[in-house]
Amino acid sequence: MSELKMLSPEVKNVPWQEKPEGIVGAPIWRYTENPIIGRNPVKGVARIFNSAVMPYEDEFIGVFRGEQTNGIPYIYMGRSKDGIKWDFDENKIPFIDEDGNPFMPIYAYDPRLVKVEDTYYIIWCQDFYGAAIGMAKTTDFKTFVRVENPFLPFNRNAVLFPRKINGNFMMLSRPSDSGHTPFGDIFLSESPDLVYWGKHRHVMGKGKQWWESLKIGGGAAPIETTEGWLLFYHGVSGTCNGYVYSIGGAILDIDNPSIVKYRCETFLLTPEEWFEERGFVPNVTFPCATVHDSATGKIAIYYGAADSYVGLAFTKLEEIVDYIKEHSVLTEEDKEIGKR
Ligand code: BMA
Repeated sequence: MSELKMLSPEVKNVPWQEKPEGIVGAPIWRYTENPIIGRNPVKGVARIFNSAVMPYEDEFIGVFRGEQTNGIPYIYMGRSKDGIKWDFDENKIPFIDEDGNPFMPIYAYDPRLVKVEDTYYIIWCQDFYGAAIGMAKTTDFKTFVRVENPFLPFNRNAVLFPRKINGNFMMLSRPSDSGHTPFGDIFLSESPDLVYWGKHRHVMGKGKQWWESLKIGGGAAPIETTEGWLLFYHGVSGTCNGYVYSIGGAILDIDNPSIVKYRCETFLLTPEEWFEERGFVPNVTFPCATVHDSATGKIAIYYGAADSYVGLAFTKLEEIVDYIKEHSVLTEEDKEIGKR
């Protein structure tokens, strides 16, 4: 078998801490100084969580879900030299339409940030006659032009792939309802131009295991590896006391990502620390981004914690891929192309 590698750029300054001794079994370990973003981080914003970051000009840039003190979520930009300490803009991201006129969503949450070719795309959840996906593009993080809403309501957790596949943009999403959706599978759609989306395929259903038995949703933009697309996603279980959000992992086929090659039957990380168990919504770990270095295989995972904080966790490519493969259990649906 050929050597396992990431097929993505090197990021020499990837945030990193070695795995502490004494962690047995778990393939992901938390940053010891978590949470990296605490409460009231910006004027008028009570909490930042479920946010996405990426390397930019030798530093890091991010789009952050800021829960304003009026209770309405919006997206704020932040910059960081080390990916850990962040400076946030006090103003919301000023979205415009194709003609240059202000075009702000009513609310915006759970942003992802993905670079495809020379353009950065922000994908989020917003109101479009109910919960739906919003999308904007930028090349300089100064001008943010909204593109057509890709999908009909109701939908959440849209995650763009970092390159076109077979000539098309590819996006995961999780069709749902407009409330606290008690169901949901991950689907894949493609587009030649980011306007018209089609060839919809089913990727993965909610899991057989209890931790992901209620619903699942895409998390960080998939990482391209020689083994396939490495996807960190969230899985939800419904308890007598509310939902619990854990982080799961799967590897999707490189040319046809609606086919799941490996799917880990255990969670990779589940709420255990005080900042994951206690907050505005207890028991939530919600991955939205990774920063990863192809030279060393280091992966830093950014996740929202308890709808109140941002946490950072680490793993290495070989360790996580081995773990997912060792614990992989696939259903017939996972293995299928997802077309009916
Ligand atoms: C989901 C989304 C997430 C949130 C989670 C837990 O439905 O709204 O933004 O983190 O619920 O409250």
